[in-house]
Amino acid sequence: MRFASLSARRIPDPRALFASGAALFAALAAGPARADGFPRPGQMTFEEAVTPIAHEIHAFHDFILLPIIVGICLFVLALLGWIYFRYNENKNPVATTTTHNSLLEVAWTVLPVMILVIIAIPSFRLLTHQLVIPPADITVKATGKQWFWTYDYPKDQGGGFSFDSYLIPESDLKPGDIRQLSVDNEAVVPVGKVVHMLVTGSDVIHSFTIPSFGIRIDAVPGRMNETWFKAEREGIYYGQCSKLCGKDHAYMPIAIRVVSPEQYSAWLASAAKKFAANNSESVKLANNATSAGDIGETR
Ligand SMILES: [Cu+2]
Repeated sequence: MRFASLSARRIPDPRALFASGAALFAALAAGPARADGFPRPGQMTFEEAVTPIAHEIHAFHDFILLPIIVGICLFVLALLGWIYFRYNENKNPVATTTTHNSLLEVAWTVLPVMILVIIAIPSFRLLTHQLVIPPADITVKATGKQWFWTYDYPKDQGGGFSFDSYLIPESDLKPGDIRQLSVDNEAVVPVGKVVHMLVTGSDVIHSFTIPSFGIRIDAVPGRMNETWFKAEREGIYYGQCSKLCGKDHAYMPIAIRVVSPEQYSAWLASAAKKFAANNSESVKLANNATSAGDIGETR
């Protein structure tokens, strides 16, 4: 009897199953909300794209997934079905002894090569767009540390300060904050401007990643990596360190607040005062500085 009652309890209630299925369907139909960049519970597919690179990544993904992967899967499935129904033992009792067919062999070599070339063209184009940084409007340096991020704003662009950005612990979250993603000091950038991100690490390798911007770049100690983004919409966009970097790897989120150019200027002025104690003379960057040698470590 005891076993019977235990197993009875494991049978899911069909009404609960239907309700959760309906909730999932509603969430999928609604899609990601047009708010800031962070993952929603039950979300499928990517976070919303808000930079030209992120749009291009999504388009490249859709191009590979729909015509190419789905097409190949359906083609192989059709071949399997054809063989299964046409050449089974009942319908084709005497198997052919054919072993070579030059036309077929050339075709199944050349066609996959052509498919790879078709994939390579947009792939290399996307890589070029990611790696060739357009003329930058502002430069921001992010330094990965165990386990937080430090942002530097160069003096010749109205900055000349740096600050640390820490996760807000769960016990201190306020309404509107996002668990595991909200930070005490967000990095702020203007909307519609090309932001040149310099990324480095100060202890171990971290990785600076913001899905909505389509950027991910390693933060390597002793090396200055660079990437760029141009946010198309205001909001707060979140990411997480994406390199296993130690015990608090999961607790060093990245939060970028995208604001209007006027708000950005106001923030620069207030942040310069607020973080004056962190003021560092070594943070001097030319607008389009690409040489790691120009940028001193700030601590
Ligand atoms: Cu990390």
